[in-house]
Amino acid sequence: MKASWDIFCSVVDNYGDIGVTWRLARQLVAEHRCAVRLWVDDLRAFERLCPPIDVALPQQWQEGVDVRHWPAEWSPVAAADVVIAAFACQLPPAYMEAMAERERAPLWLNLDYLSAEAWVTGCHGLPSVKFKGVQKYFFFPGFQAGTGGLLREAGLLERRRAFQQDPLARKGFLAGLGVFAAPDARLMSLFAYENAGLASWLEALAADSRATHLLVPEGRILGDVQNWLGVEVLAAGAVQVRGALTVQVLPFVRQEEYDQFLWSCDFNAVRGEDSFVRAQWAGRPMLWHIYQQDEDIHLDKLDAFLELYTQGLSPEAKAALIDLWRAWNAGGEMAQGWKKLLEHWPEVAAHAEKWCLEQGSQPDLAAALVQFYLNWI
Ligand code: TRH
Repeated sequence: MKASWDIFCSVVDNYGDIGVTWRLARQLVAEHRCAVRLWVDDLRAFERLCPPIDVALPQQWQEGVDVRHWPAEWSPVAAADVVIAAFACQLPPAYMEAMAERERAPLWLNLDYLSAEAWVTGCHGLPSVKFKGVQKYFFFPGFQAGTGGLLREAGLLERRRAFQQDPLARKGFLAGLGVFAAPDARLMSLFAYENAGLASWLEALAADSRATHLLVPEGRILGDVQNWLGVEVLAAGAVQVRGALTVQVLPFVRQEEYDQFLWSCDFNAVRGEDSFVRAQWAGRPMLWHIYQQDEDIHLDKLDAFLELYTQGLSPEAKAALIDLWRAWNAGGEMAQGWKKLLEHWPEVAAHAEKWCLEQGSQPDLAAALVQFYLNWI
C-alpha cells in the first residue's frame, strides 16, 4: 500500500512556504508514488504559482496532489503515515490528537529552513519534541552530505541542459513572455525584496558598454525600479530604456515556467529559499537576496553559504562575488562590486555550472525524506 503523507503549509509571507511544499508534494506523488495531502492556509498565494488552483474549494486535486484548504476551524481527519510540518508551523491540536490515536504512530517531521551553516549537519534527523508518544524529528535541507539535500526533480539538470543548448527553445520561450532582447544583450532576471542598493546597480548597467536586458517579474522590488526610472506607474508589460539598460516588467509566471525563465538568463538575482535553489540548478551566475531575520542572523546564513559556494574560485573572483552579495544584502553601493564581478565573469560562470553539478550529484530532498521514512519503519 502507498504510504500516506500530510504536508502542512502555513503561508507566513511571500511565496517560499507554498513554493517549497507544493514542489515537494508534486515530487512525492510523481516520483515516489506517495499519496499526498497538502494543507495550505492561503490558497491565494498558491494560485500565483499554480493558476489552476480554485481558491474557493476546500478540496481539489492538482497534479495528483490532494490539495486541502487548511481552515481556521479544523474538522477532524485521520492522520497520515508521514506528517510534515513545514517551516516549524504548528499543527492543528485536533490533528495532533489524531496522530496520537493511530495504532502505529506516524513519522512526524519538521521540515526546516535551508541553511549552509555547519551545525545543520549535526542536527539533521535528530529527535525534537514528543506529543503523547509521537516523536517529532528535525529534517534539514542543506548543501552538504549529512543534510536532507535540496529539492531537485528527476531529470531536471538534463532538461535544463537541453534547453540551454537549444537557442530556438529559449527564443520561443522568451517570445511567449513577450521578451525580444537584442542578440548581444546580457539577459538578466531580478526577483528581490525592496533594496536601497538597486539604484546604484541599475546606474552601472545603464552606463555599461554592453547592453543589458533586465527582466523583472511583478513583485516587491518594483517600487525601487519605478523610483529609479522616475515613472508614475510600472506594471507587467512595461518596457523602459535608460542608456544600455532595458528594463522589462513581466507578470509572475507559474512555477514550472520560472525554471525556464532562469535557464534563459545569463544572470539571475533571486531571493528567499526556493528561487535561490532554482537559480543554482540553472547553472548560471547569480545573486541572492536572503530573507531578513531578527538580529541579522540571516547574515550568518549568507556567509555560511558564500563560504561553501566560493570554494575553488580564485581569490580575486571569490572576493568579487562575496563583495557583491554582501553589498546587495546590506542595501549598499553595487556599482563597484558589479564591475569587479564582470572582470571575473568567465570564471564565475564556469563555477556556477560546476557547483550545480556537484550539488546535483547528491541525493535530492524528496528522495532523502522517503529514505528517512523507510529507515524509520
Ligand atoms: O517569495 P519568497 O521571498 O519566499 C519566502 C518567504 O518569505 C518565507 O516566509 C521565507 O521563509 C522564505 O522565503 C525563505 O522567495 P522564494 O522562497 O524564492 O519563493 C518564491 C516562489 O515563487 C518560488 O517557488 C518561485 C516562485 N515564482 C514563480 O512561480 N513565478 C515567478 O514569476 C517568480 C518570480 C517566482
